[in-house]
Amino acid sequence: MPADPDFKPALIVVDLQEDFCPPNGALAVASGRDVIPVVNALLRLQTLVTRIATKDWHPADHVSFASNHAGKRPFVDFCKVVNPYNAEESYETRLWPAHCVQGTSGAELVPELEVGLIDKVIEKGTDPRVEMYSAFYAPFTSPRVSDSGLKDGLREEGITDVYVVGLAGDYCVKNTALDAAAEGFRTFVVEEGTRAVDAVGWEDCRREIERGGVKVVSVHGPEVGRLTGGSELQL
Ligand code: VGL
Ligand code: ZN
Repeated sequence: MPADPDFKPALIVVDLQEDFCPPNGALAVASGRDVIPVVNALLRLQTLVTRIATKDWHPADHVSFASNHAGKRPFVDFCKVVNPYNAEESYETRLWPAHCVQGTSGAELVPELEVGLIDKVIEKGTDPRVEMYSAFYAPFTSPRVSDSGLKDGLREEGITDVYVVGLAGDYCVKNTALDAAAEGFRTFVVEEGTRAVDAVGWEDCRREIERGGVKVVSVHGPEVGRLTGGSELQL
């Protein structure tokens, strides 16, 4: 079958790391490990042009750790993050337990992941001064901060469609997918391939993702069917 020039899909596997998974993760997402078979099944699909994994990869003094702010509690407190190159641009961000510290076991990709299928690993959140949920860049615009090069890489490969899976659905998956859509890629979040930190908020989050031009799809739907050639995904 000749390749369809209008369909050059990429898969982005977001932050499938020990710290986001039970039983030992510092910021474990409930049932986070359950997505691994779905992710591996997607990684095996031959229609994919490129397979990218991201790692949350923080220095120990990262701004998002509650422990780096006197008197602040993880999950409930927020802090102000300022664009290091423009004091006028800032926003409030949620604080977390220390997680995915560079070089620690918690920052490793989960061993069940078929890493041999991954073409490229992107490390993000490396600047201690800024939070970066998206695999593309931090949420500052004037100027842009911490561009990972992902957008340019996808463009150079002629990617048309971006499928996003991994953890967490309401943070890094959401922001990666929203940026992919904003960059002009047809973008899908595969729902069985993600789990949210705030599971009860997922329906609202899903609607917010869709308002940003991303389609949240099932492994049984036609969008994943386009990757498999119409058959069911082989788990
Ligand atoms: C994430 C919270 C903090 C994520 C990363 O990968 O979704 N969430 N850092
Ligand atoms: Zn993080």
